[in-house]
Amino acid sequence: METYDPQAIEAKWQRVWEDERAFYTDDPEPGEEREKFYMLEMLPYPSGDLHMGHVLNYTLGDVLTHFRRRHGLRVLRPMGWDSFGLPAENAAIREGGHPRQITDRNIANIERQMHRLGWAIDWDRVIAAHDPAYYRWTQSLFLRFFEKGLAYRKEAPVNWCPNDQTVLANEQVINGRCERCGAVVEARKMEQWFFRITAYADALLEDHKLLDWPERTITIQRNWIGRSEGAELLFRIEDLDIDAAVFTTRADTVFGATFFVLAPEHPLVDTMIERSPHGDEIRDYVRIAMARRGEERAAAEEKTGVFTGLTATNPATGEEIPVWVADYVLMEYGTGAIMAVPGHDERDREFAERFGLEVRQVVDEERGVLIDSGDFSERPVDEAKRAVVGWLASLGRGRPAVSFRLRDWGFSRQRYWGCPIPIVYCGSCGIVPVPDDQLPVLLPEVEDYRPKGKPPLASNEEWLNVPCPSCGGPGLREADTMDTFVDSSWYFLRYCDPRNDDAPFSRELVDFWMPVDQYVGGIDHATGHLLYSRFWVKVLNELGLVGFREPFARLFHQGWVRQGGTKMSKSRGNVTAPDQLADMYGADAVRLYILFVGPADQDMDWTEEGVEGIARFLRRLWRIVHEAAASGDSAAEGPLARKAHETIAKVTDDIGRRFVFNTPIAAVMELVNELGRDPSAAGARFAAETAVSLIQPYAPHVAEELWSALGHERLWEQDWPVADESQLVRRTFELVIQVNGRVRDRVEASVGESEAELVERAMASPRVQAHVDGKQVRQTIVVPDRLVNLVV
Ligand code: ANZ
Ligand code: ZN
Repeated sequence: METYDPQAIEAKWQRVWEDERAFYTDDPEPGEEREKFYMLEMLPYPSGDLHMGHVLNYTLGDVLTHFRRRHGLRVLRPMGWDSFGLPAENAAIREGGHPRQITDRNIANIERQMHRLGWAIDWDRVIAAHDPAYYRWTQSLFLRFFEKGLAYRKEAPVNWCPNDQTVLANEQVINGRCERCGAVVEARKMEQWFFRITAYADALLEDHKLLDWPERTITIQRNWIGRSEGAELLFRIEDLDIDAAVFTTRADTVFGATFFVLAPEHPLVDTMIERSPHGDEIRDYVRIAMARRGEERAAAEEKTGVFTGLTATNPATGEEIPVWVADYVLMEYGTGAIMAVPGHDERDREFAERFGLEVRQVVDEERGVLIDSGDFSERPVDEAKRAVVGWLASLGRGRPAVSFRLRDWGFSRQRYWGCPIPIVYCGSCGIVPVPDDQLPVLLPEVEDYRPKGKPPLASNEEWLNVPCPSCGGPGLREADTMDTFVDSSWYFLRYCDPRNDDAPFSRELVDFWMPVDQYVGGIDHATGHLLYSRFWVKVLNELGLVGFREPFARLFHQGWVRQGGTKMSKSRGNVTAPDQLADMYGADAVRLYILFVGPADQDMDWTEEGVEGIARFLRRLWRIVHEAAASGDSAAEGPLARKAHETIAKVTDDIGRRFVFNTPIAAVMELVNELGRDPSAAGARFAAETAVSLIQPYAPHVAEELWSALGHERLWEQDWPVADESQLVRRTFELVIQVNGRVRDRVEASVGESEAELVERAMASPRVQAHVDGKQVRQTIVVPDRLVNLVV
């Protein structure tokens, strides 16, 4: 027996797989019956090296890829580079090179690291966002959105990052700061490009029901879209001779509206500055409020505002109430104006107390009925809500309305490293799309690509000045580029047909492969990429380009990988490059370890000692399997064979059904332990084969080598083993499930299941769910082999 030499083995098998194109996927045969499986992990930004977070993500995808392939499915498992945009450009700025050169170098490096880790990727399908062969189609799809009025330009207050010198989408502003660099974001008014994602707000909510996604991700999206049912009510401002609309979810409280508040950005405020005797004070306040946007404004402890000197008529009481301007009212929500009900709204009460405004109770909170509300007094709140809106509607002073928090997606960036927007501005024709046959609009070279507030592309006069495609007169190209999230809104479609030169993809191929059967990536993309992609697919579906409405059928979020308690990132300098670890311990050890260290959906702390432990296990596996190969008895019966069958059942169930990746490794370790007691015992050879076969998705190189040692070939193509039911000593019992001490269900479970498994069974019961629904499980009490009690 030779000693285990991971470096030699890994290089050898990687060469074999590449030569045999083992993990490349052909297009389906016409009328193919074979089941497909589209495995996708979020593609990396090539902004530096791979880190252990990537290793977790792509190893998890790899395990599923092997698992499904060996179940006979036609598996698509592509890879690509999210190579346009801020991450890549900022990396280039840090290093002082050209973004293209830095990006290409990083890609080559990451690709090398990926090969080193032995991931089963179809390298023929690689795409890169900055490749003209790709972004030509990003531009073409943009034009389809433009033709439909779903991409448009408007002047709007935008989030401006003073550091990155560019506009950011709302999704890229976290607590008033730039998601990328942490600078406090400023408000600016600028002409920008938007995608009309708000037109799909209801569809995005509605189609959540088609998705097998983590509940918390759906909740995050639901809250982000923020659908509120309420009413728009009209308040007359006599002095200006206009009706001003407010959005309220509590029309029932209109009798308690004792003042009226406009956001500082509200269009009426300009008129007030002109017409009110308090004009100067209003102007001063608005200036301060605008400067205080972003973080400061949202976090402000003291409410501020200014009285306009004007009054508005409460449509329910007929009273004149004072009109204020205050920055706790946001222009981006509802109508940008509110009726303030300090008796029942917390924010309004604080404001009223600060400025000595009237507070009036109009709901008896205890009885849940209206008081001092004219004919509506004594009516229950919910009923009164509808009745008040109906009444005001009949007077022409209101109507039911729905408000969304979701804003249109601003996607133009004043940056160099992005997909050019194929638009020409013409003095006579206006905004003119570049015709499809003139695509791609290539990203030009510029003297200085660094952000300067003005789009860098505008500095290339030769590129900028073009004849108008429509009238031939002088025109100017759009000099903004697209947000990188546009590139990633359709990359998963291009993978299905990556070399198509006539179209972004063929409908036939995307309809075969899509939707993605399993998507793996970070939950930090919940309100960005995962929402944008769903929106794009909905539009493409309506355009007849794809035959489905949702891109990602199933979604899994991996946890954060930390080393020594801190999140791993380049900026913290706590990164050991995965390929260095692979050089020390072997890729198989790194792959096994990152999935062994804990449940993949939870944050994990990894240590180098842990990798060493796994490397030891692999050496033992090596020795024991070789011994079993030499002297092992090949019977498939007896205690050892039974243990092997149990392990097959457990590993298959964990990966395939429970989506748990650490426990299968422990199960194989147990099997190897048993085998190690006597590698020549009855059933030893079968047990060794089973251990090798089951560990293959995790550690494909050593598994392949050991499979050869056992006298076989091409493990990567072998059917996944099937447990012989008759060999399973599965004793079962009736698990009693209680919620708050009361029995709600009884289900069958296997003796010896772990606490986590029993709790999982309990939570899976529909009857139990009905009682838990929505509530938080505060405690779980488990009596092994008997009972689970959930305290909610
Ligand atoms: C009167 C009222 C009485 C309200 C009450 C609430 C409670 P959601 O549920 O998030 O949709 N509002 C409306 N537009 C606003 C804006 N642009 N900026 C700040 N606040 C705004 O919230 C809707 C409620 O938020 C609305 O209902 C309005 O206050 C406030 F006891 O109207 B309500
Ligand atoms: Zn023209």
